[in-house]
Amino acid sequence: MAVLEDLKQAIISGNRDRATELTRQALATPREQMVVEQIASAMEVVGEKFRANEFFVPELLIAQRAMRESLKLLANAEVQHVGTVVIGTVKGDLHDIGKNLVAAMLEGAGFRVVDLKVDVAPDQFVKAAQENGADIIAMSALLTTTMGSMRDTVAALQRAGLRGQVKVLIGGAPVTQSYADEIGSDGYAPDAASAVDRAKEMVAALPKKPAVARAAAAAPRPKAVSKPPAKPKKPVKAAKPAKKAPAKAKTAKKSTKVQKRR
Ligand code: B12
Repeated sequence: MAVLEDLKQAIISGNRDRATELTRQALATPREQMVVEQIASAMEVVGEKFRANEFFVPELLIAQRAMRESLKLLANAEVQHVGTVVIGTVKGDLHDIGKNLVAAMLEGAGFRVVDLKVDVAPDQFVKAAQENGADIIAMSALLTTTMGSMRDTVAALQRAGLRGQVKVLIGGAPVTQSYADEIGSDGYAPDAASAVDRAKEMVAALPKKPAVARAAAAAPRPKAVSKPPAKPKKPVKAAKPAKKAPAKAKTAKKSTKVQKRR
């Protein structure tokens, strides 16, 4: 389909206006899923070019911006609500380009995404999962030194009694499937497109929610929720949810503030 192929090229080259126009055209007929797949495929090409040193960070960001404009239109279209994902880059890590790609693709695929942004401590993930009835916690790490926080978050979820209800998905350049297995994560994905596939599989594997929870999840709500820009924080001990300092409670409350991510 010419429109979809043109859309892919517009995203790869970061042509935001053309991508927006072509998404509008593509959405004139009911085929959101094809548009999502095309956007995913465009971002895969962008990722490959980045790895091959044909694209650098600016090209990546420009393509990401074009992708977001397209996804905004999809967000306004009637995309089926698939599940809720709480996503963030782990404690000590400020890299968010890949995490943002994953978040945007999940959102485009119909997930409600709660983006905790960067430098997210284990207890923040746990709290956000509880407050938002998350199906999945998705963590990103780009530094080998911060990967350990993924393990701490899995442990914190276990202590909070959430492991049966919330799946864990991890990713980021230094992360591997064997690391996911080692720390007890339910899954790993190497890129944004496969993250969407893994997330869908995870939601399908979760026990069915009671009717009341299903109705609440299906109710109209903002597409994306994010916390305000990160402030310097004291290191947080994930293991002690019972000893919440007032400052932490304040941060957690803020994290539920509803605002457009884009
Ligand atoms: C851009 C960048 C930065 C920017 C980050 C800007 C930003 N807003 O993100 C800045 C300049 C701030 C930065 C800082 C640092 N950086 Co830096 N950075 C990079 C760089 C060049 C690109 C990373 C990137 O965005 N890649 C593109 C995205 C699209 O790829 P990605 O993140 O891998 O994401 C994809 C997948 O991994 C996956 N994915 C990602 N997240 C998730 C999450 C889930 C749930 C799933 C399923 C999948 C998934 O899907 C994504 C899309 O396909 C890399 C080198 C490189 N070439 O990769 C170094 C790199 C990651 N940085 C590095 C370092 C050391 C640092 C600093 C410590 C440098 C310093 N001395 O200050 C600081 C650390 C700051 C901190 N505390 O986090 C090292 C890490 C080494 C290591 N193995 O630990 C690298 C590898 C550079 C190097 N070769 O040494 N960095």
